Amino acid sequence: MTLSRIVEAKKAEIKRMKAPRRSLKEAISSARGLAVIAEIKKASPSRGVIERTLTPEARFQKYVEGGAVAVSVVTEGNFFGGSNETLRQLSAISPVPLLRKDFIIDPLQLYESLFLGADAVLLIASLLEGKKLSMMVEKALELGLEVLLEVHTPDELKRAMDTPARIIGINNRNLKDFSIDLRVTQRMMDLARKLENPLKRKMVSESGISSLEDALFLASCGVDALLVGTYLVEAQDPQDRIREIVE
Ligand code: IGP
Repeated sequence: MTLSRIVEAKKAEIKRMKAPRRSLKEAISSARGLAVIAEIKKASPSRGVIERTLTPEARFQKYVEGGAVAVSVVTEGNFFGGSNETLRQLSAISPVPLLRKDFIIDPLQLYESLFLGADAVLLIASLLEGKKLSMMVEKALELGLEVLLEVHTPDELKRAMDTPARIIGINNRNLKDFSIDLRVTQRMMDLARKLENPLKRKMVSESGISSLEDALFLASCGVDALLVGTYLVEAQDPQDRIREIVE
Protein backbone atom coordinates (compact mmCIF):
# COMPACT_ATOMS: atom_id res chain seq x y z
CA MET A 1 0.00 0.00 0.00
CA THR A 2 1.40 3.36 -1.03
CA LEU A 3 0.23 5.35 1.98
CA SER A 4 2.00 3.06 4.43
CA ARG A 5 5.20 3.35 2.40
CA ILE A 6 4.94 7.13 2.44
CA VAL A 7 4.45 7.06 6.19
CA GLU A 8 7.41 4.70 6.64
CA ALA A 9 9.62 7.07 4.67
CA LYS A 10 8.34 10.02 6.73
CA LYS A 11 9.13 8.18 9.95
CA ALA A 12 12.70 7.68 8.79
CA GLU A 13 12.92 11.36 7.87
CA ILE A 14 11.67 12.42 11.31
CA LYS A 15 14.12 10.08 12.99
CA ARG A 16 16.95 11.77 11.10
CA MET A 17 15.63 15.19 12.14
CA LYS A 18 15.76 14.16 15.78
CA ALA A 19 19.19 12.55 15.67
CA PRO A 20 21.93 14.78 17.08
CA ARG A 21 24.43 15.17 14.31
CA ARG A 22 27.25 16.65 16.27
CA SER A 23 27.50 16.06 20.01
CA LEU A 24 28.70 18.88 22.25
CA LYS A 25 29.24 16.49 25.15
CA GLU A 26 31.41 14.22 23.04
CA ALA A 27 33.30 17.16 21.59
CA ILE A 28 34.14 18.33 25.12
CA SER A 29 35.12 14.80 26.18
CA SER A 30 37.38 14.24 23.22
CA ALA A 31 39.41 17.43 23.75
CA ARG A 32 42.98 16.61 24.69
CA GLY A 33 43.33 19.34 27.26
CA LEU A 34 40.93 22.09 28.17
CA ALA A 35 38.12 22.40 25.64
CA VAL A 36 37.26 25.81 24.25
CA ILE A 37 33.77 26.70 23.05
CA ALA A 38 34.26 29.87 21.02
CA GLU A 39 31.45 32.36 20.71
CA ILE A 40 30.23 34.44 17.78
CA LYS A 41 28.62 37.57 19.16
CA LYS A 42 28.34 40.97 17.51
CA ALA A 43 27.44 43.08 20.51
CA SER A 44 26.45 42.80 24.14
CA PRO A 45 24.35 44.94 26.49
CA SER A 46 27.40 45.54 28.69
CA ARG A 47 29.91 46.41 25.94
CA GLY A 48 27.94 47.61 22.91
CA VAL A 49 29.31 46.56 19.52
CA ILE A 50 32.38 44.32 19.87
CA GLU A 51 32.71 42.75 16.41
CA ARG A 52 34.59 45.22 14.24
CA THR A 53 36.59 43.13 11.82
CA LEU A 54 35.24 39.81 10.61
CA THR A 55 32.10 38.34 9.08
CA PRO A 56 30.54 35.50 11.08
CA GLU A 57 31.79 33.00 8.47
CA ALA A 58 35.38 34.26 8.56
CA ARG A 59 35.40 34.29 12.35
CA PHE A 60 33.91 30.80 12.43
CA GLN A 61 36.69 29.43 10.20
CA LYS A 62 39.35 30.93 12.46
CA TYR A 63 37.74 29.42 15.54
CA VAL A 64 37.73 25.95 14.00
CA GLU A 65 41.29 26.43 12.77
CA GLY A 66 42.39 27.39 16.30
CA GLY A 67 40.96 24.18 17.71
CA ALA A 68 37.65 25.23 19.26
CA VAL A 69 35.72 22.01 19.97
CA ALA A 70 32.41 23.78 19.40
CA VAL A 71 31.07 27.19 18.43
CA SER A 72 28.42 29.16 20.30
CA VAL A 73 26.28 31.37 18.09
CA VAL A 74 24.37 34.16 19.80
CA THR A 75 21.16 34.54 17.80
CA GLU A 76 19.44 37.15 19.97
CA GLY A 77 18.98 40.19 17.73
CA ASN A 78 17.79 43.19 19.73
CA PHE A 79 20.51 43.36 22.38
CA PHE A 80 23.29 41.17 20.96
CA GLY A 81 23.05 41.91 17.25
CA GLY A 82 22.74 38.22 16.45
CA SER A 83 20.65 36.48 13.82
CA ASN A 84 19.05 33.12 13.22
CA GLU A 85 20.32 33.22 9.65
CA THR A 86 23.92 33.12 10.81
CA LEU A 87 23.22 29.93 12.72
CA ARG A 88 21.45 28.39 9.74
CA GLN A 89 24.33 29.21 7.41
CA LEU A 90 27.02 27.95 9.75
CA SER A 91 25.11 24.75 10.47
CA ALA A 92 25.30 23.77 6.81
CA ILE A 93 29.10 23.88 6.81
CA SER A 94 30.16 23.22 10.39
CA PRO A 95 32.37 20.27 11.30
CA VAL A 96 31.90 21.06 15.01
CA PRO A 97 28.76 21.15 17.16
CA LEU A 98 26.92 24.47 17.27
CA LEU A 99 25.35 25.84 20.43
CA ARG A 100 22.45 28.22 20.01
CA LYS A 101 22.79 31.04 22.51
CA ASP A 102 19.55 32.86 23.08
CA PHE A 103 16.98 33.49 25.77
CA ILE A 104 14.90 30.36 25.46
CA ILE A 105 11.76 30.46 27.56
CA ASP A 106 9.20 28.69 25.40
CA PRO A 107 9.14 25.18 23.85
CA LEU A 108 8.49 26.76 20.47
CA GLN A 109 12.05 28.12 20.55
CA LEU A 110 13.37 24.58 20.94
CA TYR A 111 11.68 23.50 17.72
CA GLU A 112 12.99 26.65 16.08
CA SER A 113 16.53 25.81 17.25
CA LEU A 114 16.25 22.36 15.75
CA PHE A 115 15.14 23.73 12.39
CA LEU A 116 17.91 26.32 12.43
CA GLY A 117 20.40 23.47 12.67
CA ALA A 118 21.55 23.86 16.27
CA ASP A 119 23.10 20.79 17.89
CA ALA A 120 22.71 22.15 21.41
CA VAL A 121 20.83 24.95 23.12
CA LEU A 122 21.58 27.17 26.06
CA LEU A 123 18.96 27.13 28.79
CA ILE A 124 19.28 29.64 31.63
CA ALA A 125 18.11 28.29 34.99
CA SER A 126 17.18 31.74 36.34
CA LEU A 127 14.69 32.23 33.50
CA LEU A 128 12.88 28.93 33.98
CA GLU A 129 11.05 28.70 37.25
CA GLY A 130 9.91 25.61 39.11
CA LYS A 131 8.95 22.64 37.00
CA LYS A 132 9.46 24.57 33.79
CA LEU A 133 13.22 23.98 34.00
CA SER A 134 12.98 20.18 33.91
CA MET A 135 10.20 20.36 31.37
CA MET A 136 12.31 22.43 28.96
CA VAL A 137 15.42 20.27 29.46
CA GLU A 138 13.45 17.10 28.82
CA LYS A 139 11.72 18.58 25.78
CA ALA A 140 15.05 19.62 24.27
CA LEU A 141 16.62 16.19 24.86
CA GLU A 142 13.55 14.51 23.41
CA LEU A 143 14.11 16.53 20.22
CA GLY A 144 17.73 15.39 20.07
CA LEU A 145 19.09 18.77 21.17
CA GLU A 146 21.76 18.72 23.83
CA VAL A 147 21.42 21.22 26.66
CA LEU A 148 23.99 23.51 28.20
CA LEU A 149 22.22 24.50 31.38
CA GLU A 150 23.47 27.81 32.73
CA VAL A 151 23.61 28.56 36.44
CA HIS A 152 25.00 31.40 38.52
CA THR A 153 23.90 30.70 42.12
CA PRO A 154 24.09 27.67 44.44
CA ASP A 155 20.32 27.34 44.33
CA GLU A 156 20.32 27.27 40.53
CA LEU A 157 23.07 24.64 40.54
CA LYS A 158 21.03 22.43 42.86
CA ARG A 159 18.01 22.77 40.58
CA ALA A 160 20.15 22.02 37.53
CA MET A 161 21.45 18.84 39.13
CA ASP A 162 17.87 17.66 39.47
CA THR A 163 17.39 17.75 35.69
CA PRO A 164 18.78 15.34 33.11
CA ALA A 165 21.03 18.05 31.59
CA ARG A 166 24.48 16.52 30.96
CA ILE A 167 26.33 19.80 30.51
CA ILE A 168 26.26 22.55 33.12
CA GLY A 169 27.50 26.07 32.42
CA ILE A 170 28.66 28.22 35.30
CA ASN A 171 28.19 31.84 34.31
CA ASN A 172 30.80 34.09 35.91
CA ARG A 173 28.70 37.06 34.87
CA ASN A 174 25.84 38.18 37.05
CA LEU A 175 23.10 38.81 34.49
CA LYS A 176 21.45 41.38 36.77
CA ASP A 177 24.33 43.85 36.91
CA PHE A 178 26.80 42.30 34.38
CA SER A 179 29.56 42.13 37.00
CA ILE A 180 32.19 39.40 36.51
CA ASP A 181 33.70 37.19 39.20
CA LEU A 182 35.69 34.13 38.16
CA ARG A 183 35.53 32.82 41.71
CA VAL A 184 31.90 31.98 40.99
CA THR A 185 33.29 29.00 39.05
CA GLN A 186 35.52 28.01 41.97
CA ARG A 187 32.66 28.10 44.48
CA MET A 188 30.20 26.33 42.20
CA MET A 189 32.68 23.58 41.32
CA ASP A 190 33.18 22.89 45.04
CA LEU A 191 29.42 22.64 45.48
CA ALA A 192 28.96 20.55 42.32
CA ARG A 193 31.40 17.95 43.66
CA LYS A 194 29.44 17.79 46.90
CA LEU A 195 26.15 17.35 45.10
CA GLU A 196 27.37 14.67 42.69
CA ASN A 197 30.40 12.54 43.44
CA PRO A 198 31.94 11.52 41.11
CA LEU A 199 30.74 14.33 38.86
CA LYS A 200 29.15 12.76 35.81
CA ARG A 201 28.34 15.94 33.95
CA LYS A 202 30.53 18.13 31.82
CA MET A 203 31.21 21.45 33.50
CA VAL A 204 31.74 24.63 31.50
CA SER A 205 32.92 27.98 32.84
CA GLU A 206 31.31 30.85 30.94
CA SER A 207 32.01 34.55 30.51
CA GLY A 208 34.62 37.06 31.54
CA ILE A 209 37.65 35.08 30.40
CA SER A 210 40.06 37.72 29.18
CA SER A 211 43.55 36.26 29.44
CA LEU A 212 45.50 33.03 29.48
CA GLU A 213 45.85 33.48 33.25
CA ASP A 214 42.06 33.50 33.60
CA ALA A 215 41.85 30.30 31.57
CA LEU A 216 44.51 28.60 33.71
CA PHE A 217 42.77 29.64 36.93
CA LEU A 218 39.47 28.19 35.70
CA ALA A 219 41.20 25.00 34.57
CA SER A 220 42.58 24.67 38.11
CA CYS A 221 38.98 24.76 39.37
CA GLY A 222 38.40 21.52 37.50
CA VAL A 223 36.08 22.54 34.67
CA ASP A 224 36.08 20.58 31.41
CA ALA A 225 35.55 23.51 29.07
CA LEU A 226 35.56 27.28 28.76
CA LEU A 227 33.04 29.35 26.85
CA VAL A 228 34.86 32.40 25.54
CA GLY A 229 33.24 35.30 23.73
CA THR A 230 34.48 38.88 23.95
CA TYR A 231 38.18 38.01 24.38
CA LEU A 232 38.07 36.17 21.05
CA VAL A 233 35.70 38.53 19.25
CA GLU A 234 38.01 41.45 19.97
CA ALA A 235 40.88 39.64 18.27
CA GLN A 236 41.36 39.68 14.54
CA ASP A 237 43.35 36.46 14.87
CA PRO A 238 41.35 34.60 17.50
CA GLN A 239 42.88 31.29 16.46
CA ASP A 240 46.11 32.25 18.25
CA ARG A 241 44.24 32.99 21.48
CA ILE A 242 42.41 29.65 21.28
CA ARG A 243 45.64 27.74 20.60
CA GLU A 244 47.28 29.35 23.60
CA ILE A 245 44.46 28.11 25.84
CA VAL A 246 44.07 24.58 24.47
CA GLU A 247 47.77 23.78 24.31
C1 IGP B 1 30.54 34.71 26.65
P1 IGP B 1 32.17 36.70 27.29
O1 IGP B 1 32.32 37.49 28.56
O2 IGP B 1 33.37 35.82 27.06
O3 IGP B 1 31.86 37.54 26.12
O4 IGP B 1 30.92 35.74 27.55
C2 IGP B 1 29.20 34.09 27.06
O5 IGP B 1 29.39 33.40 28.26
C3 IGP B 1 28.11 35.15 27.20
O6 IGP B 1 27.93 35.71 25.94
C4 IGP B 1 26.79 34.61 27.71
C5 IGP B 1 25.51 34.85 27.18
C6 IGP B 1 24.64 34.17 28.02
C7 IGP B 1 25.04 35.53 26.07
C8 IGP B 1 26.63 33.84 28.80
N1 IGP B 1 25.33 33.56 28.98
C9 IGP B 1 23.24 34.17 27.78
C10 IGP B 1 23.67 35.53 25.85
C11 IGP B 1 22.81 34.83 26.67
